[in-house]
Amino acid sequence: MSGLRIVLLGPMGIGKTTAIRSLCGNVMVDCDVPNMDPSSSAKASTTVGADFGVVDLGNGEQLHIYGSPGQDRFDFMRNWLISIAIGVIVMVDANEPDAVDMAEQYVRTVLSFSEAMPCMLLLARPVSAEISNRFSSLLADKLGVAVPVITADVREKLQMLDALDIFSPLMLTT
Ligand SMILES: Nc1nc2c(ncn2[C@@H]2O[C@H](COP(=O)(O)OP(=O)(O)OP(=O)(O)O)[C@@H](O)[C@H]2O)c(=O)[nH]1
Ligand SMILES: [Mg+2]
Repeated sequence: MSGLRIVLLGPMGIGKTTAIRSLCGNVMVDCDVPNMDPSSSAKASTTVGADFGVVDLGNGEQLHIYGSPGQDRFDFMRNWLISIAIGVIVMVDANEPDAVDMAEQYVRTVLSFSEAMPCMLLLARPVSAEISNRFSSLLADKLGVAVPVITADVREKLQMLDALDIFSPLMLTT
């Protein structure tokens, strides 16, 4: 069975580890340790290293999902993960004032590795249609290309499977 490597990118606390846990349950490797930087995020634990889980797509393909560490001091790990990926899902909270800038920066980092890298935005917190539409059009304006934008609750397995259903064809056609 081949494994398609995808990477979840996003700021600390957005839900990368939670998303992989929802998809893979206990069959995942998580690298969480107590959070020593409560000023960046109040949560109890944070990822040091890369989370990893496998999702069987049921067609002979497996997705290998890596969650990057959100803390900036692990830039090098993020870059390494992107370099081995065939697709990247960028996760942000579109309600945050800097969401568009942050998403732009992540997408530009991804495209700097390969302009053809399949990339999708996942809005990981509840968001109004107005904010979501505004986010999508501002981001497309800044990037000069439209990137698919979806919304999902990372805590819900079915919503995460739907997200992968949308993303997988984007990867398999490139
Ligand atoms: N209230 C609320 N909480 C959410 C929602 N989505 C995710 N969460 C919570 O947000 C937290 C996300 O934490 P993690 O999954 O550890 O985040 P991470 O992206 O892996 O963070 P780092 O590894 O530190 O970069 C979890 O406690 C989730 O339960 C949501 O829609 N609403
Ligand atoms: Mg994490």
